[in-house]
Amino acid sequence: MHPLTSYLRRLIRHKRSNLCVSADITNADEMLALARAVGPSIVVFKTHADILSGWDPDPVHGTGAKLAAIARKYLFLVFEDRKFADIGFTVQLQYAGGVHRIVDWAHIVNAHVISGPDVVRALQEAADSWGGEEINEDVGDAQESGSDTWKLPSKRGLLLLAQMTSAGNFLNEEYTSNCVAIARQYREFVMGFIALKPLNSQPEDDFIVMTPGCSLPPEESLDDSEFVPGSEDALGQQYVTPKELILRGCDIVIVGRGICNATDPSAKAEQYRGVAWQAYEERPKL
Ligand code: 5FU
Repeated sequence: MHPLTSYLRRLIRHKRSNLCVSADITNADEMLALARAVGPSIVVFKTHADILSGWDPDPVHGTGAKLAAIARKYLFLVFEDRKFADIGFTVQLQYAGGVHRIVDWAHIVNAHVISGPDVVRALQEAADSWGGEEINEDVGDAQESGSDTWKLPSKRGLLLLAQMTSAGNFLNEEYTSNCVAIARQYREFVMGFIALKPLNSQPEDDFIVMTPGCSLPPEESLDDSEFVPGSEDALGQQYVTPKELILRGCDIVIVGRGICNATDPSAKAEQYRGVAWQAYEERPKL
């Protein structure tokens, strides 16, 4: 099993959480504040670094290093939802270079395999050549829970986009099963999928599934910021409830606007955590 997968499965049990908050906000300092606010309730924090203004690229004191420190303090993994999709040569540069130097601070990234399996090999090469240590000095958030028990594996992980939540997407069944075949070829690097259901079908498969597109039913939702399950937003994003996703067998539910736009994101994250965890406890164990 990928070391980050076993780490994540332990975290899920320890924090009683199947929740990933997606930081769909547009300012770097607000993103860090959100990470601190929801940190106790989540196991994964998902970012879109390219939507953030005010990104500080300093490798030691900048935004990425601060986020990694917050992740260590509250015990969660950082997932940059970069959706790499180019030729191998280019994705290596996008992963390790540029302003964001994603490999330095994101434990997990994701990729489309539309350009073929070499995108995975290229990202794996870039991850393997990364130094393996996060730069974590003096960035403000102490290593409160940093006992050896929770020492982070120094490996990076990848999720393949096997299915999507947007209406009319082209990721059909054949494409999804090709993703699974590629994931099996690169088990040491691929942790699992963005998908709508679990995709494990061979005894040795232990792929994680993370699923976006969920919102609380109106009777449980206390905010106007949420979309009604069964409906779409104005741009084709489709929603179901977190309970339904967990009962389908998904490992982690991803929530963006439902939490980011709530009047109290930390209380809202806790509400989502509770609902998803309850469904997880109800679901028959494999
Ligand atoms: F791969 C995917 C996908 O199929 N659907 C998604 O919604 C990724 N996402 C991301 O999850 C999307 O880019 C947002 O960052 C987030 C969902 O946000 P929402 O506000 O909960 O709809």
